[in-house]
Amino acid sequence: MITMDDIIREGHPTLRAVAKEVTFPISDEERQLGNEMMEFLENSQDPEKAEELDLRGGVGLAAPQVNVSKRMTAVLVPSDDPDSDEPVFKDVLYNPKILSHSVKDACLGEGEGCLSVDRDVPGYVVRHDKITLRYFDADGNKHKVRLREYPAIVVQHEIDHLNGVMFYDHINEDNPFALNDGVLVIE
Ligand code: 3LI
Ligand code: NI
Repeated sequence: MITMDDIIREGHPTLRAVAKEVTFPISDEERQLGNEMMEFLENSQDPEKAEELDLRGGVGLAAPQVNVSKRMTAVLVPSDDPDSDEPVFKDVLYNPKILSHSVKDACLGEGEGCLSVDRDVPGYVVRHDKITLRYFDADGNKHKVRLREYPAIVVQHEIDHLNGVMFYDHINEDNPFALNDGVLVIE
């Protein structure tokens, strides 16, 4: 089981490396790692389990964060309807790629957090508002999905990890809350 002790923190070189693509069929280890990354997100979003295991909440976790430099990431965006158990987006993505994106940009109004960063870094992280994402699941099936707003931001944060990019690389150093016109602020 993955816990916070397995997550490497900023300063570790793996977080700055470009991760390698996986080849299909994936190995048993790669399948198991994907399942364990998803289990981490589920546990982290369950208040009792998160407390018991001392987990910070996450909606995405990328393999480099557990020191595996491979292009795989788990994403679990829960429903915004408290009466629904159906996630907005849930899958383990292998070799994810953004095929196209909107001209319009968006950012989280509260800024971004990262399980590999043990400090608050204030500022807007401006990303694409909408993306067309291609990825493969653990069985090698190809998926092409259009995501917008929060799930699109999450996937971009995770793909950044596969490219050695941290969220704060995108924050304007001089004015962390500077925003161009037309950027959607997601509250
Ligand atoms: C610095 N500001 C914040 O972190 C913040 C504060 C308030 C509200 C939001 C939306 C903030 N930003 C934020 N970014 C990310 N994830 C989250 N928040 N959360 C909010 C709490 N969540 C988990 C995700 C949560 C907590 C308990 C139970 C259930 C849930 Cl859903 N990021 C930035 S985009 C990716 C996402 C994330 O998952 N980060 C973790 C990571 O390291 N991924 O690689
Ligand atoms: Ni992160």
